[in-house]
Amino acid sequence: MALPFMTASEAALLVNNGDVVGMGGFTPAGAPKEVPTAIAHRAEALHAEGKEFKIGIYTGASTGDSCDGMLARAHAIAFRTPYQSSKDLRNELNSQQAHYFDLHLSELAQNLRYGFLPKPNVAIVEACIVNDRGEIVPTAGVGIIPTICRLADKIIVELNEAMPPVMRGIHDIYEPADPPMRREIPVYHVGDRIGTDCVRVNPDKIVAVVRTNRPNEVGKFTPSDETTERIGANVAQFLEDEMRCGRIPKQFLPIQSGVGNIANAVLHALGENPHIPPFTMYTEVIQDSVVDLMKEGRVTFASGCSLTIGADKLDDIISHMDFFRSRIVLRPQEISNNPEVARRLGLITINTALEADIFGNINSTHVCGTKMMNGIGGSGDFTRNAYISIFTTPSTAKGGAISSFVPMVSHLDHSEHSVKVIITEQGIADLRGKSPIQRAHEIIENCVAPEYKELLRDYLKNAPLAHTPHNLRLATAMHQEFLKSGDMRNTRWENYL
Ligand code: 0RQ
Repeated sequence: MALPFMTASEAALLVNNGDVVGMGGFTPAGAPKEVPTAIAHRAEALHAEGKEFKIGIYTGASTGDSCDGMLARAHAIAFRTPYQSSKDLRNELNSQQAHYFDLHLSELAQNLRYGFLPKPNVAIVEACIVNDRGEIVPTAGVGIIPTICRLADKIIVELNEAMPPVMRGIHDIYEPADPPMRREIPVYHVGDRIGTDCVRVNPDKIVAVVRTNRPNEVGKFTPSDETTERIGANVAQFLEDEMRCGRIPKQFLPIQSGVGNIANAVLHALGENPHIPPFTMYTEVIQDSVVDLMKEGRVTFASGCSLTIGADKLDDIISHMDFFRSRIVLRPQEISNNPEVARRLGLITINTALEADIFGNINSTHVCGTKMMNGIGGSGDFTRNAYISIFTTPSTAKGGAISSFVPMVSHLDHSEHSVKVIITEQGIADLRGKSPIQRAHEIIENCVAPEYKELLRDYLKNAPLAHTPHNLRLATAMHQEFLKSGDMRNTRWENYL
């Protein structure tokens, strides 16, 4: 059987209004590019003729601008899950032009299999190899590829020549059985391989193969600044102390770290700390700093769902595949983020909060409780099941006009029950074994910015005596003040009583 090679515009004609499309990849790494762009153009042309065209979209996590950005600007998205980070898509979601449901990333594939969500009828996946036996080898990100390829009636493959076939062997493709037949996921060490090196599909379902040659659209990191460096140093100090006290074993435990500049600074600080032994990672996103630490021998193995790294770093990996293939494995997100595995391996998880409250609840997703930022991503998969769950955040945002610490989070993603430690550039709040009032003092004294400490101490004085001392009139006053005057520092409790 010859593979059905065609252009992206021809492949886009295979996607119709009302279709439910699953995209491969995870973050911009491995996300399809040419076909989503062609679908966006098709949507615009149909809209210009007064015709409807919108599709539902599942992805691994965020994608690049050629996918989420293009489709959002074309108003071609009916619904979307589980995570995004596109400015234009964010605008669509926050103006209710597209429906978005925020989901733990580990759950999406099984929710699709269970029939909880509309079945994807089209899968669009990027590959470095596809052949007429139905073998599809993903590229820099796996995401939900195995499940969408199995469930979809039509599979469209972007064969990206910028991602050479030598990448074969870095992936470990495994889909668990569904209950009541599911057994444990047999990953007992971060490097265990339990599946195949490619996704196997019925070749008859491959309806289009589109040749492309496009690098991943992974953004550049802004260089670390004093705040992120101090957060990194505080995390490293905390973990060093935990080891010294014997609460982390001498050989250390695998690290999960979120994505972004803070995560990069944290990993850098861990890498530089002479008291922390070479360590492994069981995480979803493998980012730039991991590649450097691996070359320095500080990270000995990284299991993830994607290589969310710049083009230069990816070239480095591709040119030294013999070195990296034995040190990196890319898994589907229901395995990289699997709660059962996270609990069993004993992960030290480090994720970033948008906002925290003085009792240890975390908002990772909603600005002022209403506007969706990105989504919960994998932070909940890991936090709830961690050996030690850590949240990091700068103590303020927007030049100090926002305190990252408020009396009550305006939206709850991770509750006080799951959050063990909070770390800012100011210091470390260890919440383990503390009552709500003890946690509040620990957070205010150690993590809050100096200009907000007195305000938050006064909040507690204005709250009636109770297990969790809240004044419900004042609980959102700092947010209200920000919406009114643009600066939480102007909050005067008496104005809101
Ligand atoms: O806005 O860009 O306009 O200046 O929020 O904040 O400090 O740059 O932090 O890029 O690391 O993002 C939680 C969103 C943090 C991210 C979040 C404003 C701030 C800035 C971004 P500007 P920073 P980051 C692995 C794990 C959930 C998913 C997750 C995230 C912008 O880490 O999406 O953890 N996490 N996944 O100015 C209003 C506040 C604010 C605020 C910051 N309290 N109120 N705005 N900002 N605090 C990844 C995956 O799952 C794939």
